[in-house]
Amino acid sequence: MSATAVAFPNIALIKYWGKRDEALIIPQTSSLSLTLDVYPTTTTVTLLAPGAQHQVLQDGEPMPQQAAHKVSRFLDHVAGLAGSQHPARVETSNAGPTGAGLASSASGFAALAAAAASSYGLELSARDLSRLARRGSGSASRSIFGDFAVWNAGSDDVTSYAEPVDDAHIEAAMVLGIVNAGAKPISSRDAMRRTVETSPYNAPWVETNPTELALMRGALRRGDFTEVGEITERNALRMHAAMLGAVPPVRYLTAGSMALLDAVADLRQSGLEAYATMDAGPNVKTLCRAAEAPAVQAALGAAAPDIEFVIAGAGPGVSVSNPTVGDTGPGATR
Ligand code: 2P0
Repeated sequence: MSATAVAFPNIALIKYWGKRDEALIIPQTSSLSLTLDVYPTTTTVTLLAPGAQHQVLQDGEPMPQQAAHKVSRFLDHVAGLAGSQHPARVETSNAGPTGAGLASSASGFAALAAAAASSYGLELSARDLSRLARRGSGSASRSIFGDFAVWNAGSDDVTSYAEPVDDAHIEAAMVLGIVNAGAKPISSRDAMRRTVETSPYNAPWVETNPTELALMRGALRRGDFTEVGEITERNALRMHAAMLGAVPPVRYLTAGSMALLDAVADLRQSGLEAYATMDAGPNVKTLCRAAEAPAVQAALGAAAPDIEFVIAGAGPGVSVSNPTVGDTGPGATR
């Protein structure tokens, strides 16, 4: 009746930006990510007596109303799947910043999906857990899995799920540059809807993505770090180009982000291979070889002394500990 799950954020190398179906969270295009080993979300779900309301706590305090509403709707969905009348109490905490474009909703809904499924007694395959997490937040479908994961866009609730990329041959890390840890000015959900509805660059973004994903998968298979990096950086820039074309424009990147893009280009010039990617926020994540992450961190720190840089390696999939059923973690679905 109670279960605790831990899930890690993921950063997409091929981005998800835009939905085909808003209610089911079916994306326009497939995406591919690296799950990190920093900033986990820990979530406990405990069933309550029928008749009560869901309770949603973050760090021991009631979660802000809009976010709590999203969590309650998700719990209703899980309770419906289980045929249960029980409401639930959710207690969650993020080790990293929330809503800052550092994938807190990916780790958040991955942990919530796993903890809720377990406490409501649903026995789901990793694929079905990914589908469930997707209903909370699209990117959460990928945080069910460790290392590299691909979210197949699919065309409906059954065919849209993430799965591990089990033929990748690179040891990658991300150096996270925390330009601003504050919450973003516009949610990614609203921003991607605006992009789909108003940006003339949405169609080319959608058209070119399958080829980019195929190139990325080939480069990962061959262990071609240079090509992985080049595709990663241009895919992020193309996503931001699509949103810059929206009306009104969506601009998450700031002068601080641009300065880091310059610094990353300088690193490459000096022979240290590093590539930037940016999500729904100003923070710049620098992809590099795992063995070179300390050197990249030092070089970026020298170029931008006011910014904090955190090294993240490849992390595990979601894990659940459930006092009534027994442990399945850590990284059981890796
Ligand atoms: C990604 N992002 O692929 C992209 C790149 C941000 C930029 O997935 O509406 O929180 O809950 O499905 O998953 C952020 O969007 O959006 C995201 P919803 P989500 O990681």
